[in-house]
Amino acid sequence: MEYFKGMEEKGLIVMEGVKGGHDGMSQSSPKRFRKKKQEQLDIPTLASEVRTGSRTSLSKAITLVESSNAWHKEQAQDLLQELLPFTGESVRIGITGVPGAGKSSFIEAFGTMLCRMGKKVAVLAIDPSSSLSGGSILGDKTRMEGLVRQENAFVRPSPSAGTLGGVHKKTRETMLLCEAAGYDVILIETVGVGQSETYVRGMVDFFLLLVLTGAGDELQGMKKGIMELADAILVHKADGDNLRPARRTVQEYKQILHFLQPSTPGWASTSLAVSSLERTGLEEVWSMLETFEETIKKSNYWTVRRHEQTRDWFHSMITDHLIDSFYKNPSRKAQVRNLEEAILHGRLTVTQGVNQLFEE
Ligand SMILES: Nc1nc2c(ncn2[C@@H]2O[C@H](COP(=O)(O)OP(=O)(O)O)[C@@H](O)[C@H]2O)c(=O)[nH]1
Ligand SMILES: [Mg+2]
Repeated sequence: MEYFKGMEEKGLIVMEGVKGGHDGMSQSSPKRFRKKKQEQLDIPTLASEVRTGSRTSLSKAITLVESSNAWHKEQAQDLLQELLPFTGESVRIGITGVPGAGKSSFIEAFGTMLCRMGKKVAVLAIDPSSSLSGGSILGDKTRMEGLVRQENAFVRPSPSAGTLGGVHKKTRETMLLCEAAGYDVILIETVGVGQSETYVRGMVDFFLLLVLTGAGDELQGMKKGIMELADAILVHKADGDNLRPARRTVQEYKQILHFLQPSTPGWASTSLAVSSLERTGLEEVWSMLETFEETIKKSNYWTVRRHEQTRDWFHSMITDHLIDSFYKNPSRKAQVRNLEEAILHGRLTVTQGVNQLFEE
C-alpha cells in the first residue's frame, strides 16, 4: 500500500493547481481537519469485532471497504492490514450461469446444507446487470430467505444500483473480511454475461457453471470459453419430468469436458445433476469440492493459483490507478479529443498523438 500512497501523493503534487476541482474531495477543508472529525471509527476495535464473528461489524467493515470517500479508503486499508494474518483459510467458490439458471436458489439450498453441517457460509454477489435493471437484489433476498435465517450464514447482496464499475472491484477485499470473520466457505454469485465470469474465476479456488437441460442446442451455442473456466458444470433443476433429460445432459457435458482444456491443472472438470427444489445432488457437490481441495492442495496448485491471483490483482490495480491518475487532470479529456481530431484528419500519427500526451 505504501506504493499507492506514494503515487497518490505524487499525483497531488502534480495536481496542486487544480485543487478544489471536480471531485470535491480535495476542496479547501484541510485533510487534517477531516481526519480529526472522523477519527471515532476505532479500527483495532472494529478488527477484533469482525474476528469474533459479529455480523453487524462485518457489514460495517464491508461498507467501509466499499466507500469511495478518501478517508474511508485509508481506514479500510488499515483495517485490512490488521486482518490480513487471519485471511486465506476459506474455500472460495464462484457460481455462474444465465439469469434464471437458478444460481440464487442453488446458493440457498447448498448454503443451508453447509450451515447445517456446521460450516460458516458467506455469500457475495457480483451482478453487472443490477445497475441497469435496478437489481436482482429483491429477488435474491427472497430466494435466500432460509439461508439468511441461519446463524452461520452471512449474505451480502449485490452492490446497489449505480455504483457498478467501482464497488464490485472491492469483492476481493470483502472476501478477505469474511475470511477474517471465520467463514469457511465463500460463495460468489455472478451473472453469466460479459466479463464477470473471467473476473470471478480470477478470485476463486473453484468455479461452478449452472446450466439447464434441453441443452442439445445450447451445447452447440455455448461458448467453449466459459466451459473451459468451469471446474464443474451442474445441470440444474434436475427434478420432475426434467430428471431424465438432465441425466442425459450430464453425460453430454462429461463427454465435451473430456475434450476441453481443464480450468484447473490436475483436475478433470466434471458434470453433476442437481435440484435445489428437491435438494438432491447437493451432497455430491460438496464431496466433489472436498476431493478437489484435497487433490489440488496436494499438488500445491492451490497455493500457486492464489499467489497468481493476488499478483494479477496487484497488477490490475496498478493499471486502474494509472488510468485514474491520467484522467484526473480535468483538461485531459479535451486534450485527448483534440488529438483524436488531429489523428482522424491525418495531421498526426497515432504514435505521435500518444507521445504528445506523455511528453510533458
Ligand atoms: N424445478 C426447479 N426450479 C428451480 C430450481 N431452482 C430454481 N428454480 C426456479 O428457477 C427460477 C430462477 O431461479 P433463481 O435462483 O432466481 O435463478 P438465478 O437468476 O440464476 O439466480 C425460479 O423461479 C426458481 O423457483 C430447481 O432446482 N428446480
Ligand atoms: Mg440470482
